[in-house]
Amino acid sequence: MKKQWWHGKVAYQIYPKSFQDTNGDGIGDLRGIINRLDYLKDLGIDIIWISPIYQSPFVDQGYDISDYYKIAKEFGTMEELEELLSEAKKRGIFIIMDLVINHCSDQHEWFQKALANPEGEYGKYFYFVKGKNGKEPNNWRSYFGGSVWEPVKGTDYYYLHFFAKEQPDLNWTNKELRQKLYDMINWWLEKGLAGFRIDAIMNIKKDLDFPSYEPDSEDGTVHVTKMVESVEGVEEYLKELNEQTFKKYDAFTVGEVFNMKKEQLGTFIGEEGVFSTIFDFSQHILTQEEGDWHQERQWTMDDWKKTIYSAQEEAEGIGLYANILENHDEPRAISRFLPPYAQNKQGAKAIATVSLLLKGIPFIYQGQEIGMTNCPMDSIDQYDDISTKDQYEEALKAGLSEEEALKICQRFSRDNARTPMQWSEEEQAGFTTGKPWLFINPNYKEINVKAEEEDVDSILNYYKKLIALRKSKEYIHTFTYGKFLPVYEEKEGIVAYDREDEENKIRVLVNLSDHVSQIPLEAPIEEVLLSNGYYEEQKGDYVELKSCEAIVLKLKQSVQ
Ligand code: TEU
Ligand code: CA
Repeated sequence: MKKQWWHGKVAYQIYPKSFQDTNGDGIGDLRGIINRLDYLKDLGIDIIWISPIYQSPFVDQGYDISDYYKIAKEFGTMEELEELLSEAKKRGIFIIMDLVINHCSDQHEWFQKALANPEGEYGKYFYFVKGKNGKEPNNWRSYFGGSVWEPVKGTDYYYLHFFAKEQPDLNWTNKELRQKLYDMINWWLEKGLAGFRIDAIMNIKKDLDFPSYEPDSEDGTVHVTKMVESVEGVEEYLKELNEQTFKKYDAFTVGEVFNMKKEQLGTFIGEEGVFSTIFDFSQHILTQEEGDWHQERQWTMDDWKKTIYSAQEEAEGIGLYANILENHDEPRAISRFLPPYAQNKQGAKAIATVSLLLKGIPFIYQGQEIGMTNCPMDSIDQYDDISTKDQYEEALKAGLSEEEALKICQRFSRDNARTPMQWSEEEQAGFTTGKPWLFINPNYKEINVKAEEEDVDSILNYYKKLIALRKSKEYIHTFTYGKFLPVYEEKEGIVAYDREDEENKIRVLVNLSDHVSQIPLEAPIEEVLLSNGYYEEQKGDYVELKSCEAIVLKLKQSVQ
């Protein structure tokens, strides 16, 4: 594998609205991020991805951008962003921003002009299509529910939006529009950004025949991902995007890629790939049907582990995945992936061990490192997220009772991950001195940064050790480039793998079953590198792991 500057790094996602407020308006801000850089440095973070901070009406929490060149006033100023970049640089931290270029906000100047004259120059920046017999052009259903088509008053046109109606899709067939986006991206890279996380990018390619498909819902609509999966050729746009922007700056890019055909992986993350890496969402897809929260998926711990193994094997010899347990769209990992007996401190450390030592670039989502959990609310009105409200309605339409629909939201709501960061046991969890924009998880008195910094056994201190191990001089090469080899695949509840290169053979052993397990070793232990238990040296030819125990061993390499 050709070496790249971002290999071997550990990344952290900040959801700025919920990270740290400094002016008491209840909304996290850039100053808050600057103030917490030392915290992140101490954790061992090299790259920070900040969810959108551009000017926005916040219909979809900043994923609806009304000016790509401005910082949202809620978050601060351009000067503060520049200060953040230079303070990060002093600490050897790279900053990447979110790049939302499948759509913009309906308040963006381009769209305002387009609406005023759909047949004019700016109309071509979007998709304005005439209806059929007074109805929408086709039966596609948007990610946030309802048709992807919104009628334009006083005309027979509809405009296309894959997400909310306030997020009109940009027309990538238009060269002029593409050029404007490239100029904007390069302007940011010139400022000193290290790269981008690229939002919803598979959606930029549309089937311009706009065909209706076989409905997958009783209302006659079909989820728009049906089109995304059917249409060919998105990589042509992505290649041009890369050539015109990222490549020139040797930027680090991570694509939010769903619905990719497996055989395309090389095109995405290979040596000449269009992105540095893409997220591995396979665990999330296993446990939740996209766009249909109420359709329960049955899965076991062993399905989960096999999903991780296959993703690792897919990428071998091609490139590196970005490995995540959580992000701002997904429930908290402890609540989501762990069975009830493992939803505790030990379990949190155990899945962290599984995730952070995989081959790839680990991404930690804010709060994951202290073991934040889901935050169920008792009424749908308490939720803020647009997708949660839609999924609630969808569930009711599918015949679920209000109580059942609420239960689904409590499990899967995106707000589970968006509650404010829990910094301390002080009022409002040390997040704000004002009224927080979203409810704070009442468990902040126990789960918070300050308490965990003071407790040597905390989840936070374990994350520090894990990251330090991964990046240590002795093992960074093995964890970055070493092979991933699953072991004890058939042993129920045991998630285990080797990371191996010429120098080292490291075995990661995690017991996610509810009982003690004895695991035979074919080579003697040279060193115990990390353990979340009270591991007493066992000189025999096996290790014994209690439920939720994790251990990382260096095994003696056999001399041939
Ligand atoms: O998400 C893209 C995406 O595919 C979503 O449908 C995701 O599956 C959804 O959040 C599940 O409810 C990205 C962003 O991460 C998300 O926050 C934005 O809302 C979305 O794009 C639109 O920009
Ligand atoms: Ca603020």
